[in-house]
Amino acid sequence: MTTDLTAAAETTDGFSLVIDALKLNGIDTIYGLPGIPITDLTRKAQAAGLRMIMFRHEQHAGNAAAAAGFLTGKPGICLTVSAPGFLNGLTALTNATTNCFPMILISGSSEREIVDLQQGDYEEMDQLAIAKPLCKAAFRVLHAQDIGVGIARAIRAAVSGRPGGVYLDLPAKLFAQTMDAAAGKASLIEVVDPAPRQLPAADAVQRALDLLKSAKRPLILLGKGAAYAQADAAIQALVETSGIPYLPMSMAKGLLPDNHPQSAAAARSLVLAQADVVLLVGARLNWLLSHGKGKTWGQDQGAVAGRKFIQIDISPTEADSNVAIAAPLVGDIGSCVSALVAGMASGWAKPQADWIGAIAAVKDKNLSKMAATLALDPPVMNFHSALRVIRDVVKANPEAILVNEGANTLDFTRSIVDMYLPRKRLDVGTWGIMGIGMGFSVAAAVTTGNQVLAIEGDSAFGFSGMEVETICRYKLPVCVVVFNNNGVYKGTDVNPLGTDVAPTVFVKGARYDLLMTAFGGVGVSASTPAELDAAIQQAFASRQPTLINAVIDETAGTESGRITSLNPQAKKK
Ligand code: ADP
Ligand code: TPW
Repeated sequence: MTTDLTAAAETTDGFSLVIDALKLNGIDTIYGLPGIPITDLTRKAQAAGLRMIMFRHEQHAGNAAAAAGFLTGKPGICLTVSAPGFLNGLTALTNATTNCFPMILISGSSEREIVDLQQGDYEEMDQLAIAKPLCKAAFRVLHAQDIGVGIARAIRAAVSGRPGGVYLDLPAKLFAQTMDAAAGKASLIEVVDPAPRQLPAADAVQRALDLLKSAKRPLILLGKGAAYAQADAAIQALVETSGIPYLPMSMAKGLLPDNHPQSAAAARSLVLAQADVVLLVGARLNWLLSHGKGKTWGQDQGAVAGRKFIQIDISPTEADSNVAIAAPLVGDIGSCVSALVAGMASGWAKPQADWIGAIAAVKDKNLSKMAATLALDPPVMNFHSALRVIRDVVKANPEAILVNEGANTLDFTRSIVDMYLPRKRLDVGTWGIMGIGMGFSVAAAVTTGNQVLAIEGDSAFGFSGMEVETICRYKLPVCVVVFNNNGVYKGTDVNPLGTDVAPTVFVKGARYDLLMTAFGGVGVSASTPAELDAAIQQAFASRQPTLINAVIDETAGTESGRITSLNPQAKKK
């Protein structure tokens, strides 16, 4: 055999450039669903060593990418086909943006020439135009030599400043485009410092410290931005050096252990109503905090007219979005919090005993009330007796990641189950969206390797239930517990006409556990706390995909859980 010395220079193509650009930037996993025009991309990416986690519906792949972004600080990647696949992924992209989670939705798309003339291509849609208003940034790459720039821009947009969702449109033709391999390699960009630290200005730090020093009843509010920032030691130093009581928002639970003596979670109503200076750390004053005003904040008690807020946030436009922020501190949480702690070294007095004492008294009262409720063993298992089991399991397995959705299932789990380590709780977030359950569970297991425990309302589970096949396929250590009360909120509504069942009611006595056994996982039906405990212990010991159908009292549960106040109909009842 002779060697052809005149052979053409080596070439590369769009497929390889996309894969190489992602790998160059430390991306090791893609969540998605194959089909035209990205099937070959999924195969080639897998062959190139990327972990390909393929779902049964794009929304769950998108949710997985978002959760991966939150847990790792790197953008989670979701890959979908055009139009319908893209639209299925879009809810997750928008939800990620709302929650400030970094992710990139990469969708294949039809040919520009045909889309722009609306000539009816296969899955034709102007995806870029649709995505643009629904995410942080959106880009399209038309030429192979621009793939490096496109992916670099998407990564920077997703993780710099306030993190969020980015859309990257890759038309079908791009993948087959070829170019000289060396030129292709040179066109790729390894993004340097994608989420640069942003130091707060010295005068802004001083303003915040002065205000905090003047407080008689100070409070620190930790949000999921604080969890995302991975500044755990600095946050612990802030809380413990200052001696200020703190309140964790749902996904900030565990940033400090929930049984920390300074946690004011069990005295939430008291501290929100009475604090005179509130330091927000990566938390927005949105509906979850009653917009910083009204009864929750004690405005009916008149005692807090002079309340002042300090807000640490990376977004310079967040301050004043609901109420006046007296001391905005713009920068990354690690830098801002460290600057405050450093400022405390030159003289700091911990909060006065009467404030700490008042909180401790309310905490003690509420905690013993809850302990008494949790100790009850009603004849039919209910939220409380089931959650007593979950609380103890999480205490014994603090590394486990808890995924949580539903209405009552969400609210009770959040208040009853203590978390002990940062970023171990994932839930419905800013929108209160149902359907994150299985996608978040898959990402939690894939990115950490830890055991996952998903506590799901039966309605909530239904949104992503088919992904138990994905969990079985990848043999992930996910234990799903469905709190089965036969319906949305509860299972006892009656249609007065006696025709169809009421809108909130499901098939009674459904066996969700059989869904898991259909795919080779373990399914257990549990109707007592002891059965529930045994099934979870078994799941944790074996790390097998497991679904426990936890049969609970169908009369348990209130409409809309704890947000009945937002539901005018239920309020009237
Ligand atoms: P929660 O729902 O827990 O109250 P939010 O999602 O409302 O939390 O708020 C998170 C906030 O954290 C957002 O305003 C976001 O801009 C901010 N944030 C996210 N990451 C960082 C960071 N690294 N540094 C500073 N602020 C951040
Ligand atoms: C995408 C509205 C909020 S909570 C909920 C729905 C349908 C389910 C509550 O029932 P579940 O829990 O899960 O059985 P529980 O513990 O009360 O019995 N569609 C979307 N998001 C939301 N939030 C809804 C609908 C909703």
